[in-house]
Amino acid sequence: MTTISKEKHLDMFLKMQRIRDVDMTLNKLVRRNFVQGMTHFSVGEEAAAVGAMAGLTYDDIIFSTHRGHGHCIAKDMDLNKMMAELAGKATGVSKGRGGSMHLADIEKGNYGTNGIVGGGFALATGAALTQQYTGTDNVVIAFSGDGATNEGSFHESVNMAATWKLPVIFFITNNRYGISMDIAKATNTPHLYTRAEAYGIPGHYVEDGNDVLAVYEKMQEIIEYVRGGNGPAIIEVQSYRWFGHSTADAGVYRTKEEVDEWKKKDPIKKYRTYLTENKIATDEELDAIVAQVKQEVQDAVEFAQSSPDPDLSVAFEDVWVD
Ligand SMILES: Cc1ncc(C[n+]2csc(CCOP(=O)(O)OP(=O)(O)O)c2C)c(N)n1
Ligand SMILES: [Mg+2]
Repeated sequence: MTTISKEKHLDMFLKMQRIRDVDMTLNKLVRRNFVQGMTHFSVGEEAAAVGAMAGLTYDDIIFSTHRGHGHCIAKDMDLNKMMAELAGKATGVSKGRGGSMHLADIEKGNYGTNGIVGGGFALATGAALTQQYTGTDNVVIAFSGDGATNEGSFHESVNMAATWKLPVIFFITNNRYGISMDIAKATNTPHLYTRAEAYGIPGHYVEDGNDVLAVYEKMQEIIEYVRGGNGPAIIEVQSYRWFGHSTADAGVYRTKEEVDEWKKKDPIKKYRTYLTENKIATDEELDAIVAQVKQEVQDAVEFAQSSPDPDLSVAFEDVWVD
């Protein structure tokens, strides 16, 4: 087991709490038309995002999904600029032109959330080819849900990455549903990581994707392998989204009992128990982090609300790089 410093533990706890607080806050603000356009929350999946990225540097690159607020926060996106983007303001990370599914921060290696399901696989494979071609030892992560792995782009990208031994990790957060479609009704294999075998690459599984340390440990192993020039890998982690697919979801495809069962497996509570029981942190220290995050999120909302709308003249900026 890797030794994790107290500082790192607290940072991981803070990021999980930040993801939770941002999406819980947005869930309330959506009803007040704060969010421009559609948005998807990842409450319940915090451990997957933070565990996946705790071992990366800013030179390592990620491609996120439509459910990407957590990925952005785990990759240290500035909270004010993120909130401003969600509100469609000029001070946003994408100058207010993108919203929830166009959050990017290239300097920190975040190549963006993406409204096209399966849209990130090929982009990540291309970015990994750049790393190989230019001789860096950076790794690239292509995040996806379970449903997205039935897109042709997944199979084409994994095949190419495997054949060319590209430094890309296909990270699947299996929350059991693609909108209302149960993965078991859409896929003839119980586990998605086993698809790795068909491409001759390693496939890994974390059964408790709500255990941030289990995800982090597994990713440490995978990152080392991929950074070492051995080619790509697939990892599937099991988790669950507490809220509906998006802000428009009646939730008729799953029972309240199922949702309640998963709420009992709260990744933040689990981590808090670990930290206090192992005397890594006290309840007071963790409460202080929760309070700090609450303040940060409130400040970010106020920053967004008091920011100006973008000028129409910026609509066609940054669409072409010569
Ligand atoms: C190419 C494409 N097809 C369909 C959609 C509509 N859509 C948005 S999210 C989604 C389900 C994705 O499921 P999954 O990959 O499991 O991710 P999750 O929402 O569970 O995080 C679909 C079908 C889309 N955005 N893009
Ligand atoms: Mg899913």
